[in-house]
Amino acid sequence: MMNSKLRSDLRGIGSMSTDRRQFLIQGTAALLHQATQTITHPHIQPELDEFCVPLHIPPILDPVRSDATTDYYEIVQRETWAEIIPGVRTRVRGYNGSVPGPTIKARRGRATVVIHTNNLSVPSVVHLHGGVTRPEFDGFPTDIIAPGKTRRYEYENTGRAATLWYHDHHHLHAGRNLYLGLAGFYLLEDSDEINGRLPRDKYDIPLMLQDRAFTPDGELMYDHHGHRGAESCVMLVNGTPWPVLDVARRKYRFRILNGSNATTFRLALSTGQTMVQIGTDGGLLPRPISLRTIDITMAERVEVVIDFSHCPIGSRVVLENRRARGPLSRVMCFDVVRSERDDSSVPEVLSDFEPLQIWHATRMRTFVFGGEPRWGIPPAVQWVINGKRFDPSRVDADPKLGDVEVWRFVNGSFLGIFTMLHPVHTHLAPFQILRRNGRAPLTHEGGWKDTVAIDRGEKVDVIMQWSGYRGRYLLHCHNLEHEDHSMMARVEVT
Ligand SMILES: [Cu+2]
Repeated sequence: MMNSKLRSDLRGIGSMSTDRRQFLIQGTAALLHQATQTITHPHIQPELDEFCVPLHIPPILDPVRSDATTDYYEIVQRETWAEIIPGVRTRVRGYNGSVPGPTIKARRGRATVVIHTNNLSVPSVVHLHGGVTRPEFDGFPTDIIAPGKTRRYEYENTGRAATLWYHDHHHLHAGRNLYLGLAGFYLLEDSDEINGRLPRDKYDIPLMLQDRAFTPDGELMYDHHGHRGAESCVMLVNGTPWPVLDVARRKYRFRILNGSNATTFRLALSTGQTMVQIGTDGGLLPRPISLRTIDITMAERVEVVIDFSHCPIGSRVVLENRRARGPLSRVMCFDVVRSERDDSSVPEVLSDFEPLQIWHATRMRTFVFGGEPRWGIPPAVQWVINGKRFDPSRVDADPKLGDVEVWRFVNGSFLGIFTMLHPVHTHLAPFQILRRNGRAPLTHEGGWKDTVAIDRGEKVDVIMQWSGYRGRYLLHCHNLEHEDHSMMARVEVT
């Protein structure tokens, strides 16, 4: 049923030509339909049994050379064929041809230089998500690497030890580029003793969660669903469909990244046992938290310790997604296959944490993340911040270097419709969540964050300090299709 605000909006187009009017009315009806329907998946579901492919763990990239201060890496971005579904060849865009890209391990206080060569047929941009990075190396969406060209990215690694990731950020095209494979882990570590007591080495495993769709001939099928978001129906973890991991009866640390374009997960274990959350976007939490379910939206990271010591040998624990029915309701499984000695532990205090104080804030800014109709065939949604599309030449926020600010993120709507969850991400400055809808943040949202879910009707206040560097950065939605069209704002640290 059409609401009265929409009816009055449609009356406002009475002076247009009949064809134009008819087109707009039809377009609005289509948009209304689109905004209220569940996304359907016209593509194939590959014939594949769940939990029969071993989990792929991306290899650690070796530096090409190292000196007293810096490790140097080289990555070639190229199109290649990958066997994601067993027996099926799929064309991907990969860092060094791998999907996900190789993992870079960096050490706090020691610099990293990554030289990217673009051997793709399209321009690309590299952003280190969660990094405290100089503006010229931060991957502003218009700072492209043209096909055939090379660009050098320097990272000083001064931020907290954490699970970071590098991915494409090319303006208007990041959604497709990530969907086709341009993402990899970047693990920033320090020599903190506490880190050493947690499960480590082969018991410390990154998991990149992504959903994908395939055409009948095995191609990745990128569909932005009218810019609502590329949700799909095949679950990949580290590029493996519904994988299985053989585990010992002991504790494991999993660094979970939601690398999907537009899908939020609510993670739980089929056995009902708790996961101990130890980390978030910005590294270790102050203290561990035991949780039965953990929500993780696009680009967020959650680090958990799962203890399989109480599971009998031969048992299976499924990592489930309680936000989905059907194929995406299962993520992967752990098969308990052997006993092993375990001298790891989860300390009661994980890291030093100093809350930023609200009375130190020099300014409060409000950003409304909303949607508007975008007329075209087919009609789509235009995603905007404070009513504006992204313009790389316009400064939308100008915090001063060193200043503490409070930012309010509001989920807005157009005519009461076009509202979706927006994962809001700030470049350069991590933040602490002060309030969610006037109340304390959710249990798993403590510590340092760089991405926060703002669901329909929600309002979240965060506090951050703009330390590091002056220059051009970004605030944006990390639903990649919203980011591309055009829910980004330029932040200029002055
Ligand atoms: Cu969004």
